[in-house]
Amino acid sequence: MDRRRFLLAGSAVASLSALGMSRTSRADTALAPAGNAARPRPTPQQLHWQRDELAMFVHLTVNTFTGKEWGDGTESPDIFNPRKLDARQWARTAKQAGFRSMILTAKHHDGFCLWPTATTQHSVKSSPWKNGHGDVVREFTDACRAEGLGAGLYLSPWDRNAKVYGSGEAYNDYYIAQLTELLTHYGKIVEVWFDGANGEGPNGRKQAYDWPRIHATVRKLQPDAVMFSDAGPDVRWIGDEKGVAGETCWSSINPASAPYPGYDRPWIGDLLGHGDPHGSAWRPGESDVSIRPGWFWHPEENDKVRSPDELMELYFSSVGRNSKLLLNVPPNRDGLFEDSDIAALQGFTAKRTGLFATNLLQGASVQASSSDIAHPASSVLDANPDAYWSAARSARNAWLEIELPQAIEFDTLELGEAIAFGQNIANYRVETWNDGAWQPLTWGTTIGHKKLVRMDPVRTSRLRLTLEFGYDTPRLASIAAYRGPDRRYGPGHNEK
Ligand code: FUL
Repeated sequence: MDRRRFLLAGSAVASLSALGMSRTSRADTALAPAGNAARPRPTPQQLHWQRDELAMFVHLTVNTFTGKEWGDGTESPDIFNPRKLDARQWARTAKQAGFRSMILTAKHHDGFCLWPTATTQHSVKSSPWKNGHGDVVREFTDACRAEGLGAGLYLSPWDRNAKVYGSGEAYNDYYIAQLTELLTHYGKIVEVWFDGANGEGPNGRKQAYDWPRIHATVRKLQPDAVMFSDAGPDVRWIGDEKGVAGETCWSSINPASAPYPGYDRPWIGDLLGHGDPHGSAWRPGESDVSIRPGWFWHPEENDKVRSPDELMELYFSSVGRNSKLLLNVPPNRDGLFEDSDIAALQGFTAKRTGLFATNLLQGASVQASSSDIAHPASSVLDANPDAYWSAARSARNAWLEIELPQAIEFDTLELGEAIAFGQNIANYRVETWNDGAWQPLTWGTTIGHKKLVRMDPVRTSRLRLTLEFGYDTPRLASIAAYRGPDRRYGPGHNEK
């Protein structure tokens, strides 16, 4: 679905940008070393969010029973009856597949609420499911906690059922009341997902959402939750629903380039996909995509579930490009994930853990260009993302050389920047020592939290990584090399 068909009144633009920036500057103050405050850095919440790498989206509503992707708000609650709903099954599946959090559509555009809200009768309360005594949000948040996963919620601002939608303040009050219920009755919420869709309500009118008030409500009630939307304020949309981040992908962005959720310009997808090295706000990109063609479960899509190899492609094009993968897995009419989806996730996990099992560079000796910061170069082989090597403070380029006791064969290279200090590296080059000379292996632009590059298998015992340009001190957290099975994933460079 193209969310960009629905635009928001531009009135909130200025205050929104201000909101986004103030959170970023709070992070700057907290983490910036002297003389380096100009470039944005993540808050601890944003850092944690990105290091999780994998989140699972769960789309469930009346659409699951009607076969639609967007309900029109006239659906009867009578049709909602996921008889065998088992949120523990969802959470177990996510946990076993290495996902760290889940985000549930507490309310989609059709306005049907998956919790027994006091704001409307259009909810599970009026459904036959558990004779109107059920609460999907409760079962979901309990299941997340039982499996050690973060719980996140999607509350669609666009509501095609609420009579007050399009009325201005009355709908904003209604929406804030729903948000307040969700953020006060269900414990810690790690992510609040705001869709930018802004179509017409049952009365034919459009609503001007009060984003500053919405954001302030989340900050007040769940200060550690990150807020997603096209415009942040904490994490941004990656600009497509295909799970593909820009090959060059900055976590920073100019807040004016996507000033409010649903902002529609022909170039917005590119801007969101790439970010901006000069942007003043730290707002990393989230890549949302479904394991099936639709966001909701449809029986005719049961044989269109992405394969483990396709899921690996998504991992390379999102997490491997400094983004986070938010993969949707929709429960069926019983309220359960289908076996086919679970099998695909298990295959994905087996492939991921197989490929990334052993960093073949472990045990190598690491030399690096001179530095006035006392972090050993060997820190880049340490799996701990907080262990990093830094070039000299004033340096804008650097090199690291890795020498192994014997030749290794690899086909996947992983690089990681010490992003707690911001994202600085603009391009890098990797060479191998062969026949008495350095031979070009691969070249790329941004690194960020993680850069994954696939290539034809390479044999060598010496590697050199040159960080050709950084907007500020280059700091590297990881270098790893892996040898996978024969299949190649992702659009890796292999320019010789
Ligand atoms: C879009 C919505 O319109 C879709 O239905 C879905 O929820 C997707 C994640 O966001 O904008």
